[in-house]
Amino acid sequence: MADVEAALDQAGLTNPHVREYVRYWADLTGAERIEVVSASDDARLAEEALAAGELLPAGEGLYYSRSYHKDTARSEERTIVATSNPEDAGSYNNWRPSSEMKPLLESKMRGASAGKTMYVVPYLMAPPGSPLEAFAAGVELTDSRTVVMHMIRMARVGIDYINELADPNSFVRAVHVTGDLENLGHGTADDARYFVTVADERTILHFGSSYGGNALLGKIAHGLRQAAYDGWASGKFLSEQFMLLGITDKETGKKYHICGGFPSASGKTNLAMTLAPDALGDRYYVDFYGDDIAWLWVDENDGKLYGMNPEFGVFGVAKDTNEATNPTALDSILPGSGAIFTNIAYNPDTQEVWWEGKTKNPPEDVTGWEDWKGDKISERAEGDDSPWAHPNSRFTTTLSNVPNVAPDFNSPAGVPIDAIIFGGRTRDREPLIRAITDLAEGVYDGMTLGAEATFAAEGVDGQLRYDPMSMRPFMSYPEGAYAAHWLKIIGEATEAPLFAHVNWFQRGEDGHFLWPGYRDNLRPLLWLMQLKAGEVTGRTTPVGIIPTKEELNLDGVEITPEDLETILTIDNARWQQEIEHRDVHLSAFHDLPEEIWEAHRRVKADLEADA
Ligand code: OXD
Ligand code: MN
Repeated sequence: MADVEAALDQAGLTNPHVREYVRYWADLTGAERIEVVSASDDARLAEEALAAGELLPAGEGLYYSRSYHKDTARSEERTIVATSNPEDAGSYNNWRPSSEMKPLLESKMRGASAGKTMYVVPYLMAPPGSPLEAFAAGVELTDSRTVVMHMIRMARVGIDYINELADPNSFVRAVHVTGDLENLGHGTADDARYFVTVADERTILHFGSSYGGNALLGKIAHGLRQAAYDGWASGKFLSEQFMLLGITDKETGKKYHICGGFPSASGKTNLAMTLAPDALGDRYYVDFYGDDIAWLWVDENDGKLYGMNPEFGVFGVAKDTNEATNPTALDSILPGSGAIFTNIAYNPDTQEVWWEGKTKNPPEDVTGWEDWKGDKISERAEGDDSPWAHPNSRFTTTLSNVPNVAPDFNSPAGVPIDAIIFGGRTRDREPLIRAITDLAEGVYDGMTLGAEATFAAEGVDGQLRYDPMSMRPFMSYPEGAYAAHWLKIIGEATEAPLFAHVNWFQRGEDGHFLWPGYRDNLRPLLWLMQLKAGEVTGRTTPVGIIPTKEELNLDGVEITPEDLETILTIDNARWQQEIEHRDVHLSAFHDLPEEIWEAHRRVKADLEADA
């Protein structure tokens, strides 16, 4: 049994509430050793992980890891929000009573870390000194060393963050126990995995994974689910799965900040890390703040809406990351960056890594190459063309490795938010950009965000898989209350942000993309900022203001006049069809604020009048 007191004393961990929490879980999980971790332990942990074979070398200061082959993604159906109040049940949060979930999770975790080290990882999901710091402190307990190394990249990790809390009992208790991965009944009726956020107790209990958001509890479980609940319960802030970037106009010196949500596979990380297109590079500069989470609040003094990225790193999807799609991501995982790759293809002879889309074709000489499961490519059966890397394979790197990270990314003040954008991958109907000036209509647009469901469903009636605010997997309280909380927080801002909906993915009948995408996606955002500044007026449509052809800066863009016309046009009939789907979608949410229904009816009536 671990000598908890000695380990905590030796680390100088003095917060009595944290000590009690560690004692309780060390006893329950049966861990053999306790180790308190700080970011400065990273090099030693890496050496140990390499020696133990948990990580493999992938070049100088780069690491490679594989997860259990059935443990490669978030598992929404095993993810639960538990509280003591049944009224907290929403459509998406898989609500269960905490009185049922806590004993269940304790029974799964009891003795499950026997023989292992329990790492104590004190962390902060905010720049130190942030007005939201009180919601940002946590202590993850985990029995996985690679999870610790991921936490060091994705959160600010160190003992001072919890020894010096204003309220020493106010920290998220985040317990991660890996479990016996090969015997958890993945996907069967006896599935033993549970990923539970006991939101009204600020306690996270995750059992049965060592992968990503299931295991790095600062990120999604705390940074999104718990924080969204805290923001609502305190009435103080929003926590959203949003990217955040800054655009500086070097000619005028003005700087704008835009945040926004995109359902998965809709280009959020690429946009977050984008650079200005070459033709506009002399005038505009893009700063990267974050690719996955933003916390938003209104400053009590100046009444403005502010935002910040609570994370410290990027846990990016590797697939299709290359010089054209995301050069800054590639620069952030260079030798010496400390990046960790997970579930991509690996060559132990040369320590190289590869993923689909890194280069057009896989390495020609397959000698030494192994796929994400560790199987030799050279021994594949004839005709086996399964991907070398898992489609959800990842790179993990700290924000400061990203070449265009904003100089003030760590500023406690956050940045003023000029616009909030939503964008789901849709092959028709959604124009390149439509701006929304009305708050309720903006929130309505977020609540009806969606993307083409699956390849199979694509084009079938154009129906979307709705993903409100891109928060569907992270909703921790009911959607009606969620929309009301949005109206409240943003409504308190003295200067309302503009809303906009963007779509880079419209296609022609032959399937070609109508808009070039990638770095050119900055152009509609520049128009949006001009609209905000009153420099352009756009064209008003029933679903928002869209740019005229003349207003959009198209210097250096190759696009046919027909394609441009299509992406700047509203397809009224398709929109009216979409409105019918929205009726059904929104009706599932109880207590949706009347303002949202009014916005819905207004858009519907305007479309009918415009037909
Ligand atoms: C996610 C992630 O699962 O960001 O959304 O990892
Ligand atoms: Mn995400």
